[in-house]
Amino acid sequence: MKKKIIGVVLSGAMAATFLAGCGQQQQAQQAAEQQVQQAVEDAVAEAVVDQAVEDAVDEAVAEEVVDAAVDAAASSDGLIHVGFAQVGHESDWRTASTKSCQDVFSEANGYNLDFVDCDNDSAAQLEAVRTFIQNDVDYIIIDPIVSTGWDTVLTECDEAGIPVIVIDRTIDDSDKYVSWVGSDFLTEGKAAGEWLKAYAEANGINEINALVISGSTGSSAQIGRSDGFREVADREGWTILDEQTGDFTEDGGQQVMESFCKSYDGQFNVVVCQNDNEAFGAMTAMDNAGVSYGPGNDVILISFDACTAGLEDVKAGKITADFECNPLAAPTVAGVIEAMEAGEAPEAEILVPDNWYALADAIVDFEIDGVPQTMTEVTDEVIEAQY
Ligand code: GZL
Repeated sequence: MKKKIIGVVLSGAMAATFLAGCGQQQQAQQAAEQQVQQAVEDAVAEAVVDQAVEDAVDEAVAEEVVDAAVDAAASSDGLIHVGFAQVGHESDWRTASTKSCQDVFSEANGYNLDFVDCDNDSAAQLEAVRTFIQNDVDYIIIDPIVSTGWDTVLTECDEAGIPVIVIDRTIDDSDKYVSWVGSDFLTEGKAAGEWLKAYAEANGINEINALVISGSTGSSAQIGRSDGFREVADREGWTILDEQTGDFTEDGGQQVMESFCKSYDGQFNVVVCQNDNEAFGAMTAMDNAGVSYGPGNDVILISFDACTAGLEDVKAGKITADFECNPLAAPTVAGVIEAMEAGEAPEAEILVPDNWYALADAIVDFEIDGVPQTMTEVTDEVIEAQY
């Protein structure tokens, strides 16, 4: 830049000298001086702009360097930083899911886990994800309380360059995540329906009048289980007397069942609870109302999750059949992260296997969409090995 200024001044001075030697002395002198002055002003102005640009570039570069240094410092602990926005602590299933994640994403395994229990509050869950973005974690894991309302915050994660892995429940209004690891809830619902059809036929039960205590409304687990069971019920001409949410909790299950016992006294022979904790509450309500349930009694009690306590109630002859939803997806999620750390593309969807449980007398052959199903007899060993 300096060379340019010097060049302009010299050429202007040479022009002034030349013009001063020829007639029109005064005017030429003034014209040349003005030209030189303007040229110098333009050059200085350009130099100022250039310097400002240079300074701005230097500052931006400095910021990038600082950011990179901060990033480096952040991961300089050598750990993979993972933010996990968990649904809450509403059930035995959730407890097992949380423990699985905390065991897998431990410092000993090379992770720094930022865990947030969102207490079944969707707003809190979105806030937790935004905090993970501010903390510039390396990966974000979400178990979405409900299936919708996600695209805005997932776009923010995408713009921040932070990969999102969805675990367990599904997100239905955005595809801005790298992988989903979980169970097939519609299949779980169909399994309960197809098993009930086969069990009723094997036991000479010709009429089904069912009550359903559903999970958290709008969660993919609730939607899939309700849709799957209802698909079989509609096909078989069963009556679903009522369906109300127990929000996947024991208290919720008890409150709904107390209401059902009053409203449908003597009218129902099947109760479907969309998780074991609701079944625990429903059993308390039926005990208090003098309703007998379990194999050989008035009511067939069906449950989902097949947590340890649920299988204990199967073994005790209280729950007739329990349809598992495997909560131990964390090792699979860790595999997704390790693949990405190695520069590999992760699988977009990874199903974790589920099993169907009952006592020997309630084990019957059934199919789901033409696929023969295997049931697991509940024994002390099976219970011991459960999550
Ligand atoms: C299902 C999971 C459900 C469980 C409930 O994958 O999201 O949420 O069935 C839990 O126990 O509350």
